[in-house]
Amino acid sequence: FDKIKLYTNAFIVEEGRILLGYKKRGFGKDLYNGFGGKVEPEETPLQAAIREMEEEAGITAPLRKCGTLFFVCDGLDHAFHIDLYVANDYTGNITETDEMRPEWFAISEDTPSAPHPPIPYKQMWADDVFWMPMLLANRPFVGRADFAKDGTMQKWWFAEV
Ligand code: 6U4
Ligand code: NA
Ligand code: NA
Repeated sequence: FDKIKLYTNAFIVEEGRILLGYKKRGFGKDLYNGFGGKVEPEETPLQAAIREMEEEAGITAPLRKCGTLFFVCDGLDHAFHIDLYVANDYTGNITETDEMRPEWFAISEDTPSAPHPPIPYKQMWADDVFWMPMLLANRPFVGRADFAKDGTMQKWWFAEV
């Protein structure tokens, strides 16, 4: 059964800032996102989230699950089930990889002396602006978004649980 492909997407949130990665290649190229990818057959989603964070950002983080999303894309024969994770600290040195360039963003635009730019929603998947506030508020959430072939989001539904 491979009609629903299981992915992870993970974020570091600390001291008023969030770590995103600029995707340099592959699916979602040129967009900022969390760190993540496919869950391999022999691992749990949490193990996959930790592994992908290590592979794409070079750090190890005590991730906890914070949400679940479903994406349906017109023209694809499968749907995406994405488990979302967050951690408030990490160990290791944040490292750019072939796939991702990690960058910090300020969580609140009205933090006067924030050294980081605000979260770049215009350079992110269209759904992110709807659930990111729940992630940042530590409120578990679920949601679904349907995308057209050109990548525009046609229908969506997100809710706290
Ligand atoms: P490889 O080729 O092995 O690096 P893999 O790491 O398995 O690929 P990748 O990097 O393509 O997968 O993962 C896609 C990432 O994009 C996952 O973190 C899930 C995330 N994603 C997919 N659709 C999304 C969407 N609409 N909104 C969002 N994240 C999405 O915020
Ligand atoms: Na990946
Ligand atoms: Na992968």
